[in-house]
Amino acid sequence: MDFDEEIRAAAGVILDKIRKHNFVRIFSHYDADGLAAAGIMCNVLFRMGIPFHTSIVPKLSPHMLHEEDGMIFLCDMGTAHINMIWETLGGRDVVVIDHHEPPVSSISAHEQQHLELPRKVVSLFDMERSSSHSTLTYDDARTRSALIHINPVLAGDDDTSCAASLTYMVARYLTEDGKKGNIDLAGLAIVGALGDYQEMNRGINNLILEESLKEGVISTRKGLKLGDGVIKDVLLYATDPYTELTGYPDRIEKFIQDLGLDAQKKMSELSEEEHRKIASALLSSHTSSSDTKNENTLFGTIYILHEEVVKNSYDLMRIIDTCGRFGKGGIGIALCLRDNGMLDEALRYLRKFQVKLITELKRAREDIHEMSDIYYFYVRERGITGTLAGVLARYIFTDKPVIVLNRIGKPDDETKVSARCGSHFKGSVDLARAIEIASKNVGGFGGGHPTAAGASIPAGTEDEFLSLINQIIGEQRKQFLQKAVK
Ligand SMILES: [Mn+2]
Repeated sequence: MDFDEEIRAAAGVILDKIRKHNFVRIFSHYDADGLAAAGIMCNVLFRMGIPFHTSIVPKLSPHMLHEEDGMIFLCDMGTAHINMIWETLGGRDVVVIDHHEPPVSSISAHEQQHLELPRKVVSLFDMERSSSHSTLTYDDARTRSALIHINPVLAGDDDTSCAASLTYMVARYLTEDGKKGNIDLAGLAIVGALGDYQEMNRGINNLILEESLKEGVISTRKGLKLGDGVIKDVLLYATDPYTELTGYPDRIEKFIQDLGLDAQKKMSELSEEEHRKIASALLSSHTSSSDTKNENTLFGTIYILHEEVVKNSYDLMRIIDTCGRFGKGGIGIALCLRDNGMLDEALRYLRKFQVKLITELKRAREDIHEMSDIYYFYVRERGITGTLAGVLARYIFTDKPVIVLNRIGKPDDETKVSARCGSHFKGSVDLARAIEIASKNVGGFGGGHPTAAGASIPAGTEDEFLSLINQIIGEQRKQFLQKAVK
């Protein structure tokens, strides 16, 4: 079966089960991709008249899953927790839609029990049997309690789909007659992919892109990837992509004047030529070597979403991402359900988020600490740790991975850590592995992706943790260089 057929078969089983339970409990991750994925499912269930309850969470934990009714959907998470899902939800119908690698760890005995997942896009597990993780056929899955696990990464898909694009592919067949539908939700799939920094012109993402263009759900134009709004505001609050003008109103005023543009005009009112002019002026004004030097980061295809409450895909992505990080996932979902009554409040959160971020970016430029193989920084604002680390690593301190530590608003005994590095470290640095080992060694836990990882460590172990992670990353880079020489 090819991908589309496999998803269609899985969707057939899922549709049966949704109708049988007549209630769906959704858990999804709190970033733009997780929110968009949950938003797609909410739209589909709403259209089917099926009651549902959605929770947007930073991570999956067993206590959330206890005593929940109905069918359970986990989006943008679950692959790493198959064993826990198994133990907690035996006898239930569960759908996992994820695009994360299972953890490689073999350190603790508990983790050694990790289920060896089949290297397939869709796997169906029997949830009625407690002795072994036996798989089911599509037919058997209809009559037995099943775990329907969808994750193309296991089948070797590298980064051409995200939770939102996968959920959308399933949603395409969650229709009355099982024929293709829900195509108008494609904009949300694109928002999720942009949130996870994925390319749109490959694999599953590309399939969605081309179909939605053809169906008129979206259109494209060339322009700055900074979102819409009055030029001077857009430049003032731009954090990703970050530019050297971000946070400096005087410089922006002069910049706009020098280009002969009307500062009160909106980005969407400017021609492609004017967008290009701004982009090249920004690129030439950049002093540090950074991802903004790369023109594609700043300028390229803009997806215009005809069906959504926010038309510019970058704006919608940033708005729902902020909602999730501020614990306002409900507002993000409301926007995905096209309720524009929530838009003003969401935009206020976005501004608040940007101001916090810009304040800390300015402070980090002065105050960041440096070790042989990492930078590190203690953040003073809540809810921005991961985003701050990402902006610092991609645009400002690009020559080493950046570790941001957060003790603000955490329990007294816990320090949260986010590690990020630029995409040019792919292959030479594995932050997920480094952070997993370093955090375990100091009595914490962590993991993630090779270029974006996070951990929670006991307060007081920060120095030990930093010197460990510095050492591990140093080793990784050394080994990579040695291999490259051979
Ligand atoms: Mn994701």
